[in-house]
Amino acid sequence: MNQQSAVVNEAEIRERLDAVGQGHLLRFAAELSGDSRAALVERVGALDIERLPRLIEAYVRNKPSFAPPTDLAPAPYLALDPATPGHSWDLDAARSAGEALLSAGKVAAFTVAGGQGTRLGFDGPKGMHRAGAVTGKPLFACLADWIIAAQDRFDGVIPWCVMTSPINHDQTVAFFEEQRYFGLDPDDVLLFPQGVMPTMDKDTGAVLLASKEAPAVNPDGHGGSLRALWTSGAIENLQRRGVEHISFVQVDNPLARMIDPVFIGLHAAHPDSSGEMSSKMLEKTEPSEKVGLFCEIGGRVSMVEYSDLPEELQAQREGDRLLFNAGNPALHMIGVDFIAKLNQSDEGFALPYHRAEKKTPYIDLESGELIEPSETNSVKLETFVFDALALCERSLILETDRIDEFAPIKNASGSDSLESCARIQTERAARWLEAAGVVVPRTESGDADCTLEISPIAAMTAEEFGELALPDRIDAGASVVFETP
Ligand code: UD2
Repeated sequence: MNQQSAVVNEAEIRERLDAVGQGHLLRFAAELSGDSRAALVERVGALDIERLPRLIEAYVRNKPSFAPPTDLAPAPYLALDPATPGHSWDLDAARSAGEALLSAGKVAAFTVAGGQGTRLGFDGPKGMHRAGAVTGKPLFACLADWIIAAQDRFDGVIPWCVMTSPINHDQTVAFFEEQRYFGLDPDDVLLFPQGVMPTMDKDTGAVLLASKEAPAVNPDGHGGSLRALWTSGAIENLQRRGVEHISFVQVDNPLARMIDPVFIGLHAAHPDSSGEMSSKMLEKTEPSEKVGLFCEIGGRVSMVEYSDLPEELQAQREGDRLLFNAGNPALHMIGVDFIAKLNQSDEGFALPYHRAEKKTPYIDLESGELIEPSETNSVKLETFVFDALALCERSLILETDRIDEFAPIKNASGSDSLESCARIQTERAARWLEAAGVVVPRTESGDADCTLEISPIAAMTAEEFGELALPDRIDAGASVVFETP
């Protein structure tokens, strides 16, 4: 851009900002050198300026609250045991349908990895955090192993889409390059950043300045993936390859079966599914467990935050189970056509925003100093991918087992930590070994007295694992990894 058009551009943006009471974003423009000033104008110009007043009214001046509708009901799901009386489903048919899609190259994997390891006390993209109970492999490598294993089994290419955020994109790409794409063909790995939302002062709605050169922004939530898959060109790439369905997992869960033929087959071919978006559920056993819950509202599957469900409903039981018992492990299948349809619809598509109050460092408009607030000072807005469930015609839910595929790493210690993840990896492996007749040492309390890790490259299921040449027993205190078939 030449200097004259830069000036015109700045004047135009200043006018638009003034019209919505956000003129302070250019407060320090005159202090900046040419390039920095142009960068500020570009960053501010990239915000959806005219939409700010509506967002402030809806989410800063007001706090949207959820009133459970009168027709709120637990969502129906297919039980883990396909022979459950009254709810049986055909395991073999589902597996064959999924395997056929995999062999035909019609399935891609998708990992949302926009999050940082902040809660873990880890300064970097979460996917780089160690995860393998024995090997210490990073989360990205654990997930890549599922793709390597499935490509090998089903002889079809499985492209891997990885959504980063503008904060960690470059570092993530550098890590994939350094790790040689974990053994995958770089042409089949599509890395792209998600979008951002402006971070606003929680009292006034003024967009904060992160520095004199940039407004404060935050990643737009994992719901942003449904738009980023489209705007990045990933969907077009997948359509060119003939991919019809995407398997969605979060980067924090190394046990997530990123490729599960049975789930793929149910999503694509079961009459309860429209092939738009399907989910796995985990049984919630304690009313106090903080997980989103699959519900049905107006005949459609919807996710309700645990905090939005009145306590008496959270605790209500039906027999020995909680009535609202379908917890969300964040495992989905999503149709490529569904994502394309959402993005191409004339009316556009909008997922609801969820607001969170956070501490955000900001530039003081009087002094120009960077302030580190000690209290929450900002509102961040995010969208959640599961809110797209309510846009589906028919959405299927399949029960899964905690030990088999849910061991997220979110916290530095305690629940959902590296330590709890390693324990679950070990327990899953111990069960698979014991099912194959191998003796596993256990403590008096029943915990496995060893550390175990099974890569999906060795076995994707307990049945496959049982066919490997295995030792007779595992020694107490041993660390054992099964990495090859
Ligand atoms: C999520 C679910 C919760 C439960 C749990 C299972 C939400 C709001 N809650 O809780 O119901 O299912 O997971 O593990 O989702 N991410 C991005 N970009 C963003 C924000 C997040 O890529 O802008 C990724 C992030 O890297 C991570 C995942 O999404 O892989 C989950 O995000 P989170 O850690 O904020 O969600 P969490 O653990 O509170």
